[in-house]
Amino acid sequence: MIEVLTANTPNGKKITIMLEEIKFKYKITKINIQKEEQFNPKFRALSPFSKIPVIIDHDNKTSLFESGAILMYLGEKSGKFYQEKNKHLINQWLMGQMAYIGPMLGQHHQFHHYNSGKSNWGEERYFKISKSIYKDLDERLKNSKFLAGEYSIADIATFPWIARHEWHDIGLKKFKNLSRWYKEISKREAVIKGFDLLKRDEKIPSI
Ligand SMILES: N[C@@H](CCC(=O)N[C@@H](CS)C(=O)NCC(=O)O)C(=O)O
Repeated sequence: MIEVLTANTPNGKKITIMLEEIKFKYKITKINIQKEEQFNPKFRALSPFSKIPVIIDHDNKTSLFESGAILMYLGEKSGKFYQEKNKHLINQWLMGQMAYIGPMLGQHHQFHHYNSGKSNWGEERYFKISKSIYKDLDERLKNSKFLAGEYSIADIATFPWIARHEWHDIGLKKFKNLSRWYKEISKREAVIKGFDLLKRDEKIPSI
């Protein structure tokens, strides 16, 4: 059984979506990051940067932090959405999400959604980068059904970030291929269930 120590954020949702996709038994342990529970020594012993998500695999007493590493682990353990023959291509898009898409859209959330008007420089900078991320993904998805060909952990990692599109104010529907990808993933039963991490009937934002 997999225990997920998590919060209801894009990085948290990646893991519950994956667990629903691979149909593993799991339980959620909520970490209230607003109440700074991520800094509790017991949690920090599992997550040295004090970040969610973390998993504990109770079958073999393994724990892991970093959502990308967790997705790779679950992909290997289940044999799903991380196809051996396609691994390098998947890794490329997964790393792009981890190192670029997530951190940059995360800054856009901070400067534009939560703190608009506090720093014009910051707001403009991350708005511009976020728009170019939409454009780059749209271009990729013009030639490929999913980011790494077949549906994979790279899409699972990227989807919850694009699902914050209403915060981004970029206009997802202007990006035809990215919209097609978003709509297709939004319809997956496992994605609908895993996105609703707190099981409060949270709906995936439509376009
Ligand atoms: N690269 C990490 C990022 C994790 C991360 O930034 N988690 C945020 C929530 S989405 C967090 O735990 N924030 C609490 C804090 O920064 O104090 C991953 O993908 O797992």
